[in-house]
Amino acid sequence: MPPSLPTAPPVVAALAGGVGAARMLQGLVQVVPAAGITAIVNTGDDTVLHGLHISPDLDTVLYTLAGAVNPETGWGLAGETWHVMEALERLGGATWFRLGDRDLATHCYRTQRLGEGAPLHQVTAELARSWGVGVRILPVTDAPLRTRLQLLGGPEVAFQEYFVRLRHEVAVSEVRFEGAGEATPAPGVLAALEEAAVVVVCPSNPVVSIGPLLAVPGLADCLARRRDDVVAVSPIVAGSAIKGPADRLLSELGHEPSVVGVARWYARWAGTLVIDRADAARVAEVEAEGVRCVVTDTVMGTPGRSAALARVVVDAAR
Ligand code: FO1
Repeated sequence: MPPSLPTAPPVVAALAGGVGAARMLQGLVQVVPAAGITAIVNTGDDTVLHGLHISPDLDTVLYTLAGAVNPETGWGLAGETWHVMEALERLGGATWFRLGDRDLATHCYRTQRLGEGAPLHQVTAELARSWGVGVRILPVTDAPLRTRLQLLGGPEVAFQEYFVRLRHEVAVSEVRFEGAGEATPAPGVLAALEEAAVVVVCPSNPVVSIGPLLAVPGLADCLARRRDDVVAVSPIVAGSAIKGPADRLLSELGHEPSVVGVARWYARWAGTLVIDRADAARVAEVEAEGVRCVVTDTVMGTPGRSAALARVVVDAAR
């Protein structure tokens, strides 16, 4: 038999939120050349504090791929110091959203460049280059996009108010994505989704991380056209979120907080759902939603586990 020809590495586009997505991307770069990966990142969590434009999910992806993320929190920089927060505390300033001294440089740079008129995708590329990150990191849109949550029997709040200030310990009755209707995908987003051999939906919160991406006009339809090549990883394992409030948000909004609920939520545009071995008994129910189901270990406790999951995800689409 003649030796088989090497196949070209697949080009991957990944829909990404924060920590779970960053770990998935950390796995993908171990199995696919970084230059073949585009991360399309949620900006619905973005906020302005102390006059600075903060893009938490973009930074979490960036710092993780740069090998610089704080391993304990999964966000912010490793080995941070907190002198600015301490000084701000003495002044009685807002310190509920913790910004480390070195992390602040990122927000200063981003704010300055946006003020000069540079679009967010360009500023993000500049930051990625400065950190030597080879993955193309794209904000889903350059336009303002803000996730807002209506609290049950209370006011509507911005995402970081809900997530950090209120520690997501409050019930939510509705979620909306302010600015989504008028937003257009950032340059390169639709082309990346159209050209990728595999579109990976990272194990991010379906409601507040993947939700804002799909709310940008054109994204969901583009995914639906690529449905057979879209592989999603469930962020729900055995009925609970690996991190954060995804399970509670799903159930508060009337959806089943399980792999079946995720399959139902994603079925229109995802052909395959990767679920954890803990949910192996639910394969038939997932497939009854019209979604092919692959079972593996999905909890990414180490870079090695991330790589193993990435291998399964990339192969699932082939
Ligand atoms: N998460 C927290 O729980 N507390 C914080 O004080 C906090 C600060 C912070 C600063 C910069 C940054 O990039 C992320 C930060 N996060 C913090 C994480 C962030 O709220 C979430 O990871 C995402 O928005 C959800 O994906």
